[in-house]
Amino acid sequence: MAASDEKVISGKEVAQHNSRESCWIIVHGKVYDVTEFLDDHPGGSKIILKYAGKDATAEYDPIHPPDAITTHLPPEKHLGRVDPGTVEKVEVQITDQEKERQQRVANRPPLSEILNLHDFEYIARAVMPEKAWAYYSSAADDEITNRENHAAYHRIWWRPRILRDVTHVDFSTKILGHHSKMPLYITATALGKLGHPDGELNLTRAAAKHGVIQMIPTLASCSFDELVDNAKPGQVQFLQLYVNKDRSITEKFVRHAEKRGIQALFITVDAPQLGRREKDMRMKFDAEDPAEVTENKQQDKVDRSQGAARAISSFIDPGLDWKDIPWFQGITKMPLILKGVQCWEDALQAYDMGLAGVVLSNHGGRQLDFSRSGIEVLVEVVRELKKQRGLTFPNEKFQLFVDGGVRRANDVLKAIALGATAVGVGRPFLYAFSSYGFDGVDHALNILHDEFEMNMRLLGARNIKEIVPEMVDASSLQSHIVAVPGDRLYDSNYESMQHARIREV
Ligand code: 173
Repeated sequence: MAASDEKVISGKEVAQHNSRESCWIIVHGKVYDVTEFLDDHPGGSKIILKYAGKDATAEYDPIHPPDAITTHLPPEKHLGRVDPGTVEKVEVQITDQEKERQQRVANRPPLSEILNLHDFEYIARAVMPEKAWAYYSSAADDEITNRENHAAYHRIWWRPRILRDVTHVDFSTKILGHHSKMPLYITATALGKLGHPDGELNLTRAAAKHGVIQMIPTLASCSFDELVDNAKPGQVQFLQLYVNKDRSITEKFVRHAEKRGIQALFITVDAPQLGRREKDMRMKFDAEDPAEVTENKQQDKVDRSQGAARAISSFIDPGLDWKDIPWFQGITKMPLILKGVQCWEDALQAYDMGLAGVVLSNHGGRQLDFSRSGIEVLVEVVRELKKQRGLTFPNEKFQLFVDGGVRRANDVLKAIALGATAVGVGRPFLYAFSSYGFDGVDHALNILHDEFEMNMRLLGARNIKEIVPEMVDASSLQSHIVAVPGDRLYDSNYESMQHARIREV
């Protein structure tokens, strides 16, 4: 229906449909009858009922792709356009806690005081809405893998070379044949608008400015086309894919992505079910009246007590299997990479099936706790693929990627030395735009750029090819030692380094 033919409905009329018996909501100026959909809403009925008869756009936006409502509701439930002047504003009660948060936002340190990626995380924790922070930062079970991802880099030490002319250092590389100014890419992370109104667009723009590649997530808050439309001419983008139980939806999406110029497809294989992210789950209980939670549980078909991520992930197919790989090869010419490989046996199988590479990843520690870090898995994959198929790495035909726990260019270079083509960085960029928008991501990439330059010089490497396995001592990487008791007296004398500071209120 053309916009001008659409029925115009007054806000007053919408407001009358404010109950479980008749529930209309407004999203982006359109009126929808969601009465029959209430119990099927993956996020539960209660959140919709909170906005019954009202404008739900602000709540809807961060956690739904823009077309979610139009694709899920049958056309007869699209009632028309709301007459904008007549909509009653939803009263937002600002709590004291929220006022304090807003004050902290106002008191953020200038970017010039943000010296490393840890600083962004520190500021994000202080300035993000609690729920958004819980969703981004949470990881599976006891978050052991989440912390191990970073700690694993501490078990690798450098063997730098000296007296090489390092006046000029070049850390650009090729990722799946595409130029990248640094040996890293912005990996896929869901729900960008929880952190900033521009969501993943912040990443698209910063990637363009810095000549690095963005992997677009299936569950972006911005629509796929918006992220492609906003890329600069010639800007390379990859796509991360969650495979739908309804393969025709996946097929359509993949074909569309290829037509739009996406250069590689990263199929996520480590999430047949989402991990328990208890920080995210606990938010729900903290935020709501326990009595209502119980009542809600009985009414909903979907148990929303599982947190934001699980609520929206029910479409992902746990039946995905090696048998499906030829099907993917039949529907697209894009290079296919498996994201979430965790042992050499699966990497070898991916190679044997003609895939273009694998991401050695445990999903930022958000899936199986006690999964090993990607950097640790890298060592065994390189060893076995050499032994069993005679491959050497980095390898143009079959590329290895690693993600998880990276906070410094120093970490990235360790993975490069051990045979990775490039490394994925996720949360640090989310924290960068959640605290400073585009400028944050821009600054984060500048920091990494400076760190690469310095580390390359100090390593005696003039280009990425000169970052070789002989430059690292990774002999302890695979030993999962339990830490010895700390030297408390010595430690207590040591003054901790400080983060950039929130200004006093
Ligand atoms: O890690 C995640 O949170 C994630 O990948 C996801 C999956 C499904 C829905 C939302 C997020």
